[in-house]
Amino acid sequence: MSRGAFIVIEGLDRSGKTTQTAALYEQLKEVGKVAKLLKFPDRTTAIGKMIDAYLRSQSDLDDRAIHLLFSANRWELASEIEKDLKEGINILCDRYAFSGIAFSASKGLPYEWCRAPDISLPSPDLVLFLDISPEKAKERGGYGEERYEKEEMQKKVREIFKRIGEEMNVATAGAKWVVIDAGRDCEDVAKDVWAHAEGLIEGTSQPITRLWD
Ligand code: Z5A
Repeated sequence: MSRGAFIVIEGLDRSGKTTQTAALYEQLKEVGKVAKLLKFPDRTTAIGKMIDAYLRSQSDLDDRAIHLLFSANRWELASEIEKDLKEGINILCDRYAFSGIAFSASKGLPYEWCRAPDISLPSPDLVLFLDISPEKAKERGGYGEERYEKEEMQKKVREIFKRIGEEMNVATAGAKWVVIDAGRDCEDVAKDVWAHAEGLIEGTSQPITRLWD
């Protein structure tokens, strides 16, 4: 039985995750594939609204408390993701558990502690990591409006993402984490995204696995 593919686009702020996830969604539609777009944090849920207020600095929370809320925000949708995949729907997701670890560990929380609440979430079949230097990201529109959009923080986040990617590919047969140079034109980045995603969109017969289980 074939199921949908679960593709996550991760990256630094302003690396073009939203742009590329939307472009991939349109390309899938053009070739007649069913897909659903997700974005974390999902700011529409009750938990998402608390996260939104925190990111806009309208509320303050303990670092551990906000970390657990980000994770709970993913668990809210976990069973729906699994159901959709089983029904043959491809899931395209803008940020996932990897952002959770990278941002909270950058604030000084222990790496393993940060990973723990997301263990057993549905695992993506592919993570496309959009890599961009913090200096280049800063030149793009809107940078600097939210809580974590500071160059020093982004440098730490980039290092931790690197560690996560290396560990994912050691633990998984076949590269699951692919780094894409996101400092180029949108069209060039989109071509790379498509080249990696294309092989998965016919569906896969692999069972759904769980993150870090
Ligand atoms: N966070 C966390 O701490 N823990 C968690 O578990 C999760 C998240 C899930 C909000 O995330 C914050 O939450 C985020 C991590 C933290 N930290 N911060 N800050 P978000 O995803 O809601 O917000 P964001 O990271 O700031 O993403 P974004 O604003 O959506 O950026 P993006 O999706 O990477 O980029 P974009 O919107 O596609 O493009 C940004 C601009 O660049 C826009 O003007 C585009 O037209 C332009 N752009 C895009 N691509 C290009 C290229 N190739 N060339 C030139 N210009 C481009």
